[in-house]
Amino acid sequence: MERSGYHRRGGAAERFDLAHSAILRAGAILRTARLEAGNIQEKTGHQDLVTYWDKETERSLRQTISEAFPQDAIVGEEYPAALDGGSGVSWYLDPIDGTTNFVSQHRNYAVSIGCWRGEAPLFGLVLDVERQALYSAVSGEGAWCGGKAIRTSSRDTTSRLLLTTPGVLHTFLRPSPQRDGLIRLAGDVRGVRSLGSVALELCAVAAGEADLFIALRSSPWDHNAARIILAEAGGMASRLDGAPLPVMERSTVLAANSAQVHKRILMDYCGL
Ligand code: 2AM
Ligand code: CA
Repeated sequence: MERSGYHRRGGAAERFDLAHSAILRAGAILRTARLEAGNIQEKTGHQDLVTYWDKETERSLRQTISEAFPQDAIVGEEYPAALDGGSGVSWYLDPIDGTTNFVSQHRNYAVSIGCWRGEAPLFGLVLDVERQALYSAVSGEGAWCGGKAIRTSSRDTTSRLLLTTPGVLHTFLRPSPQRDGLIRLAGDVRGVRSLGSVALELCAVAAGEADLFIALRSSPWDHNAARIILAEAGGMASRLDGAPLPVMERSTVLAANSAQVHKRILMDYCGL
């Protein structure tokens, strides 16, 4: 009986189960990972790192997914995309989100797995590896951290909001159409924090530990899992210019604890 339910949902439940065990396995390996200097390389520059463990974790996740679902597309940070073989389902993988934290702190990094059918979200999983906190959401079924349902905060007044942003330099200092407004926002909110992981910061908003999130550059593998968790927890996300957050392209991101706060921040600080 349950199996037929699985099939009616087009295999989403099987994919969720596969992703759930794969992410826990990846986390267990990363917790024991030790870095040697030769394992760390610069990608586009000294602020953009990749390690042996980013590549090995993504390789292993890709293998697990493509063996079980060979017709699915796989978009990950470290390897060229595997194209859709006809299923219409795409996976977005970030093997380590927060690689700089992984290298310098060995904490505050995540494995992120998002699964979409075209533009429709199926589920998202984000594992805070060292806290062993697994954030998850299946579309329409709420958001969870471990065994507990999570919700965004109900804070509304701007002076009570906590803003988190992974790239302080890009958000407040690099030229952008919204820069003056964002600097004003930084002065109006209760505080600004930076953890250095898009996925974990979006999950912090989902869990009510922060209220706003801003990124001037975020890639599909950075946010496509966590944005499902945020939406299921009651939050709202878009591009900084108010346009819908794309699924397939790099984008700016404004996320908030509610649609109401999201709209107000767009109008008062982002020039909408
Ligand atoms: P990463 O750790 O997977 O590289 C902090 O810099 C956050 O921004 C992290 O989530 C990081 O992801 C992401 N990030 C780093 N460089 C980026 C880039 N060039 N474009 C988009 N996101 C980036
Ligand atoms: Ca990464």
